[in-house]
Amino acid sequence: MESYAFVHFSLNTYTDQSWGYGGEDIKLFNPEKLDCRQWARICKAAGMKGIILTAKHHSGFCLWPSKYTEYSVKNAPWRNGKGDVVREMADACKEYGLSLGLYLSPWDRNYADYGKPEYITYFRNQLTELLTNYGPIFEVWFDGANGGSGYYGGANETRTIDRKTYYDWSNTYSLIRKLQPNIVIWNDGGDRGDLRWVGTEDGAVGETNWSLLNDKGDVGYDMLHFGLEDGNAWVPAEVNTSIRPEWFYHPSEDLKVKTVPQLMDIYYNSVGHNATLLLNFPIMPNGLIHANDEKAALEFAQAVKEAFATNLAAKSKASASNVRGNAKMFGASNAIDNKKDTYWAVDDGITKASLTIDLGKPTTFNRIVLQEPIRLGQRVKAFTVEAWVDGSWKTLATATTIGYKRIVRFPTVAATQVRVNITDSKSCPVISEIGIYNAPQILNAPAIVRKQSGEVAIIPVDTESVIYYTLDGSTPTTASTRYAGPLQTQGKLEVKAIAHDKESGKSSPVSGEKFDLPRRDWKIVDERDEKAYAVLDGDIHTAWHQPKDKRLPVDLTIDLGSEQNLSGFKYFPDQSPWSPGIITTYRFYMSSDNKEWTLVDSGEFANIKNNPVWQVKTFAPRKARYVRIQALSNSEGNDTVGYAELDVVTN
Ligand code: FUL
Ligand code: CA
Repeated sequence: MESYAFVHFSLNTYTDQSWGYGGEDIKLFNPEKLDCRQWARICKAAGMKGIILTAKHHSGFCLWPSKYTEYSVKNAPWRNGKGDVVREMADACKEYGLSLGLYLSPWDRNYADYGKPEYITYFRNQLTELLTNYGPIFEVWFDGANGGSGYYGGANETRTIDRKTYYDWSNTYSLIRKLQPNIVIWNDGGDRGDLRWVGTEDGAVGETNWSLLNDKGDVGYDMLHFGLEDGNAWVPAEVNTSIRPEWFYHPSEDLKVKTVPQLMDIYYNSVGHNATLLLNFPIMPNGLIHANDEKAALEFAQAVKEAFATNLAAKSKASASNVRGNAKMFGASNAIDNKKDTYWAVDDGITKASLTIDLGKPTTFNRIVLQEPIRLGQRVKAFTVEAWVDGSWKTLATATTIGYKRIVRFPTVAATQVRVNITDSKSCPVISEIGIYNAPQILNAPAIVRKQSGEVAIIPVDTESVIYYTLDGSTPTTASTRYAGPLQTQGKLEVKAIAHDKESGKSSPVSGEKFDLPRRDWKIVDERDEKAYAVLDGDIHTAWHQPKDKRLPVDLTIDLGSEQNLSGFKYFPDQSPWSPGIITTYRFYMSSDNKEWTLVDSGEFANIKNNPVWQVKTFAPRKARYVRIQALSNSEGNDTVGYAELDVVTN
């Protein structure tokens, strides 16, 4: 299917949360403009083949009128309790020729019996409703997240379960296969499913990507990300990521929708790395996809189309170092005939072979697409791509696995011949298609950062482009102010910028940053380590960790220099893969004299481990000069606490 959509929508859409706690008021659910046909239209136009809807997320709120709970749309004001989002989604998918998939969270923070065997019966009853009443379902998605705490029918406590045994997956799988024989099961929590998570939510699977895992045994991060060369089960990778930083809709992310160049990178790192792409759209409280997300998705689809519009190998001639049994049916030309089920094959015992494509005339290109006929398994372990330039073979790329589809990018080159050398293979290699393309260059949006001093720098992603910017919220064009170096800024500020390439006349997408209070006079209190100022330096790539001897809970106190009216705070966790010290639960205090402190907010940074993006917490406005964040727990269950950035929010 290559690419399909995720849709995240629930009661927590109305409370600006990433994870609902389970006790949120059903009365909030009233998407007055809900239109699943809009979602389907956008996904279809974006070239996607299906949609997976969060029928029930961790909060336990059901988007369909389940017989087995009161915590569902049937008690919401929306359509006077007669609505059924799953039904409307199923109908819209049918109308637009899309397949329907469903996300049903095993963790349920609303259900009173969660943690007891009774819940498993409830869970299966819900699955049965979903897999019986809405036609064919192509995929079911069982999220592995289990944060423990929840409302649980009013108990408001922490309940931990054993992920391996509690859900009794094997019997649930039998039920699923009986109800939907063609379904694929995604499961990150328990028994191995039919396809696998890639170990991250940031939109990339390993460059080496085997569609194999072992049937039994533990699956580590490496295995998820790269697959297992000698695995005994076919478990292809699915790259799930959101078109915005977070999965659910948050107004603070309206300017953070991924840009076309970012989405193209995701495409190359998923579809181009032998995986499927599951791209998420958050739904707004009114029931629609935001215009910014729609625009990005459609432009992304257009960019993919343009990149692969003309296969330059289509009219070429192909020859190979070896052809199986010298037979025509396995010849090199099968790799350039645009048919996935014909292929070039070599003799048994041969694991190194090359195929040369003669383009007939000097041709400019920068992409090569390779495919293995995966009905015969995944075989290629390593290959190189060469081009005949100025009388000799020049190496363009060295790569590893291919699988269903592998796209290799390299700088634009002009050549008459291209050679693919398979340098290692698990068995005699078989290649069904090779395509050569010249993708248009796409300019990346510049990065915008504000240092603690108030200095704003706009950083282009490449060196040749020129930058234009605005400070009044308007969209920058080549008629806007040209950036000539860092700007000294003072108060609240919105900066928008584009990069522009004179030669092609093309501009990058717009990047935008909203900065709140100036931080020049801020001081970190009671901390002698100067490096702590990495927390305030405006650079998300620099981080600071609390001294190793500190035990949780630990505090970080900031003096804002003068009294301010605050309505929230923001935390950006350290992004390093080792011991990042990501805070998962916190308390936030404010004080006017650094002596008497008031607890203003406390809670969790939901899903922060898998998706370490900006965490924004808001509360009723209140005045103070000092703020304190207290880390109560971290994602690794130890005492490491790190921060890449801390900031405040004012109204
Ligand atoms: C995660 C969840 O916790 C997120 O909220 C989201 O649903 C994502 C797809 O999976 O593990
Ligand atoms: Ca073919």
